[in-house]
Amino acid sequence: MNQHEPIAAIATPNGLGAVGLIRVSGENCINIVDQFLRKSLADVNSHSAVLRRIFDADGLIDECLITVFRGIKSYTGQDTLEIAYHGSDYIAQRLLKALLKGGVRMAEPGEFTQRAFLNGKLDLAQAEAVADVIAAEHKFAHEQALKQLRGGFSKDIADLRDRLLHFVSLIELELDFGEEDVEFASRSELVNLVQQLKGKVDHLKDSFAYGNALKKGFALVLAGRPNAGKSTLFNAFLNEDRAIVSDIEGTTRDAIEEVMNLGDVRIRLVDTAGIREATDAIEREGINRTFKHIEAGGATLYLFDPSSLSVDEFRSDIQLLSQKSSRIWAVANKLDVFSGDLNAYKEVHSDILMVIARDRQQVLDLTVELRNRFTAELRSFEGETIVTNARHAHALGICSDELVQLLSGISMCMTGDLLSFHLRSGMRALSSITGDIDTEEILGNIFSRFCIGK
Ligand SMILES: Nc1nc2c(ncn2[C@@H]2O[C@H](COP(=O)(O)OP(=O)(O)OP(=O)(O)O)[C@@H](O)[C@H]2O)c(=O)[nH]1
Ligand SMILES: [Mg+2]
Repeated sequence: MNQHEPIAAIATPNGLGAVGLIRVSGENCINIVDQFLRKSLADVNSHSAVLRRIFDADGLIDECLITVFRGIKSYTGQDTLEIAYHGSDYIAQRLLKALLKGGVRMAEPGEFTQRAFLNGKLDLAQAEAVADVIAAEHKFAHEQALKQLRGGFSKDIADLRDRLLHFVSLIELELDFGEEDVEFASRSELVNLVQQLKGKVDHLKDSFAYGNALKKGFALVLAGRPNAGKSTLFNAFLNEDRAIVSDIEGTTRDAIEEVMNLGDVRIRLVDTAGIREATDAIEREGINRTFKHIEAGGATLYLFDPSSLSVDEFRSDIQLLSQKSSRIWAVANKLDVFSGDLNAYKEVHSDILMVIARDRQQVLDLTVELRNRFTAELRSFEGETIVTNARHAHALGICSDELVQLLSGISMCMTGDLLSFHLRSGMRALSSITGDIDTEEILGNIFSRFCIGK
């Protein structure tokens, strides 16, 4: 792909709107657009907008507001025009057709941002954040994406890489003095540094589980015995008759997932098959799936009906779930028909919430409590860098493995050239995050997932 060629794309969604926007960028693009104007853009300063009528062979297409960005100061780092027209698909298509005839070609998805990367306007992690900012559907995902776009994450990665580079230089200097048996890089200092770096790299890598939840929504799995009221609560949370409710045990056979927004927090709510000794193969499979959802992370809302569950059964359920999930929020249901108290249950598991899944107000109160819990977790990560991108988490994993090899290499008095090899491999993994080095294939893969016009 020639990255200087002029390209164009409609940057706004299809359909009617007050305004639509076409972006044009690349060599000679201002002259190309000039062909369709009666008054040239030649004298227009960078970052200014002017009103111009645009004509094709059939006459006036529209009166447009054209913003001119010249050279390196534009988004792509090349001359760029943003043509704002009256938001009709007809005008958009006619403008685009004229531009294509005039010598531009249609942009590929993400090509504007790819050019911004290739021209050093953004690093790779920042470029990926552009797609995340556009895709963010809730506050926290948006905040994280913006932070990455502004380069916070890239700076953390660059710091880690620079510290590795420092030691690579010392070790390679030793190699230059190979005959003389000098040691510029103190091995004990190197061990210290590598351990510190590994701690940081692992912390970032582990934050992906959380970052991924942040982006896609936190899983909240409703689990418990048959008839505990899981599907009733599921429907009440969604305010919709989504799952079948009945007093027949084993009504829910397969897990159902829906998105629920709790304030600023997006939740992937999962209703599951009640856990018991299965009576048939299908139910057994359903219960296996329940466990898979619980084990997949997120929080487990363990719902139980104290009228029909003994304290011993409660204990064994909590023990079983604790092996599979680190966050279990126990909720006692059907308190409209329960006359006892929950103290004996609380001795087993002190944190028990209460609800009547049939009662709207009670469900709302529970929702508020859950929202507070999720929000408190989110706040505990405030200010920290969180990895939200699987590619970055993978690269951090590679770096971490190299650091492990390095540590064992140092303890086995490995030669300098092998230490340098592992240090460099670790650095390379970090560099691939910001795109300081990389192959075309990886770039193509990243930018092809963008929308056209970005
Ligand atoms: N009294 C009372 N009954 C409830 C309450 N919540 C649910 N039920 C009833 O309990 C029965 C079972 O409810 P479901 O929501 O189907 O239970 P479930 O946990 O999804 O059951 P399975 O899908 O079989 O695992 C239904 O008859 C509900 O109407 C409640 O708060 N109070
Ligand atoms: Mg159910």
